[in-house]
Amino acid sequence: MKNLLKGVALAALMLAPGVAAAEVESDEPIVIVQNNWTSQLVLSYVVGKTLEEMGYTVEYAPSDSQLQFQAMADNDMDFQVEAWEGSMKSAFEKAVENGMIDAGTHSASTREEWWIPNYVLEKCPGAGSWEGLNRCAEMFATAETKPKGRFVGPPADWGKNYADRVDALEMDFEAINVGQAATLWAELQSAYDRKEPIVLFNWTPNFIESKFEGQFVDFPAPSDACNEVKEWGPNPNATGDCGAPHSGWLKKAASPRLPEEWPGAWAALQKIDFDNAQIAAAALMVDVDGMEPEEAAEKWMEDNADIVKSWME
Ligand code: TMO
Repeated sequence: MKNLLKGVALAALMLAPGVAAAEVESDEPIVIVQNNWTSQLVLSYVVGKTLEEMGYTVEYAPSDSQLQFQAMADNDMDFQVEAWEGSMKSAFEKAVENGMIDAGTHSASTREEWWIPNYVLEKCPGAGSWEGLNRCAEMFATAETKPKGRFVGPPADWGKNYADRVDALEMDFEAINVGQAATLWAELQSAYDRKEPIVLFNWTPNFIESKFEGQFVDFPAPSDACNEVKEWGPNPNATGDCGAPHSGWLKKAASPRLPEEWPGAWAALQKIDFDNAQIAAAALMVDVDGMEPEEAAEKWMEDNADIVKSWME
């Protein structure tokens, strides 16, 4: 009944006079990119449903988080709502040189990094930094990695090669990548329930902060020099001996054809600006509450109806 009422409320919003603009510049579908982590899936539906309410035709296309940017530069896809500095900066900036549009920066501040539950600090008090963590590496060993510790790494297409960082910092860890995000959380939950040492890839904003107590592991702060100059950083013989930014940007990206073919949609998309809480809420509805991403998008739009309306004006 509650859901039915929400559906009615949403339908009313969609039919509200002055909101539904039937006349749009083109009925060609605007292709919205979808990636394989939860907040992006939910928020890309929020974007798509907003454009549909404005009268546009929308299509969703799944894409690799690195290759998507060149695809947008080539007008094969049109809009990405979540481009993360920590994992996508180089691919993003390269695509901008090739014509992709930087469609603006969200208010949200982001971080993508190795992460430990707080109980790990009881057995390894230094684990909040990479050097202290490394001294306890063996504690994180599994049958597969021993005597090295296991770092539970992200799916390969998220663009970070942590094996390279482990090499550059000469750490006693092995990066074992999961195939999908859900496996990261399953590994975390099972270690957490038994208070077993684990270090895994995580990011913020995410649902994790409302369900698990933990912290990111500090690595040497990133800089262009880290990736270009061997002498820079703790290892004078390697590049890549640094971590990801502590407060990274989160950007939107668009195809060059988007402003030209759908100027009304472009005006709306430029206004979209998410903060940390709004992104975490999108992930939580799926990863904690068990909703489908599309259903979560509808709920998100109800919860933030004024904001959605302001994009369309
Ligand atoms: C791109 N991600 C938020 C999964 O690190």
